[in-house]
Formats: sequence, structure tokens, C-alpha cells
Amino acid sequence: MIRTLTLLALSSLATAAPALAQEPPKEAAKVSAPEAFESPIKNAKGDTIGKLTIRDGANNLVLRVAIQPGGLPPGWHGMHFHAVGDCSDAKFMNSKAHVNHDQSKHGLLNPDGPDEGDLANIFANQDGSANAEVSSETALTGEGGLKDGDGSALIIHANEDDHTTQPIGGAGDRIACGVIK
Ligand SMILES: [Cu+2]
Ligand SMILES: [Zn+2]
Repeated sequence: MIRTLTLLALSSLATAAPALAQEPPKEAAKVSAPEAFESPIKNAKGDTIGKLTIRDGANNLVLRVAIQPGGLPPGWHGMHFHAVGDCSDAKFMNSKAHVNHDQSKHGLLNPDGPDEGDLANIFANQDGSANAEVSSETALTGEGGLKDGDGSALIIHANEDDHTTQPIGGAGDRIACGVIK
């Protein structure tokens, strides 16, 4: 029975393959390298605890966050793009609310979301170091992009984001910030 199913699956793959092969390759004309951006991430004292790197492709941007040992409390932390590229105050309130141009609800798992600032959580190890790579459909440049007039900020929160509740998924205080400008 299983074998029959496998064979069926294989034969449907076989018939699907030529159709796929005939499709013109997507983005064939786009040969330029993704736009890149790099910025330090600072804690409330203004110390650099790591860095963010953004690569922006045609349809998605990829954000990589690298936090050095001692940088964050161990465990999960919410991570968002906030609307203003200002990390100058200790509580990072100058970075304002999440990037959100169309009044979407907060939360990657919210049926009325997500807003443009919503990102997956980052996990900090026992030593406070962390590494994460997440994607976002929010653009780096152009209309509605992160590098708009007042820039944007990557904010890391004290607690994890439950991706559902308003306004920030219960993520709590803002404990780290990186300017995107
Ligand atoms: Cu946030
Ligand atoms: Zn949000």
C-alpha cells in the first residue's frame, strides 16, 4: 500500500517536472546583489552588544542578528521593527510603535495581522549570546521601507512575543535597539 502510494507520488512528480521546467526562471533579469545594511545593536546603557545585518532581495529581506556573550538575558525575546530610527533613550521609547502602515493588528499568528514590524523571536543562550536569522516582507528602501525619512529601529524585548495579543504580544520592556537609517 505504502509502496503504491510512493509510486503514485513519484509518477505525479514525474509529470509535474516537465511543466515546471518549461516555466521561465523567475527573476531571471534580476542579477544585482541584494541590498545590504549593517548596524550595531545597543543595550539600555548604550553599550554595543552585537550587530544586525539586513540583506534585501526582490520579495523578502533577511535579517541576521548576532549578540555577543553577556548581551541578553537567557531565553526567548520578542524582536520587531519599530517606526523610528532612534535608540537614544534608555527605554528606547523614541523608536515609537511597530512599523505599521495599514493599521494591521500585531502578531504573526493573528488572523488580522501581522503588522510590518512583526518578526520571529530570538533565543539567547545561557551565556547571553544569541544568533538568529529571520525574514520579513517589509522592504529596506523605497516607499514604506525601513530606511524611510526617520528610519526604523530593530528592538529586542525582555520577554517573548506570543505573536497574537495586542499591542506587542506581551513582549514587555525594550532592552536592546539598533538603528536602521
Ligand atoms: Cu517591539
Ligand atoms: Zn507588531
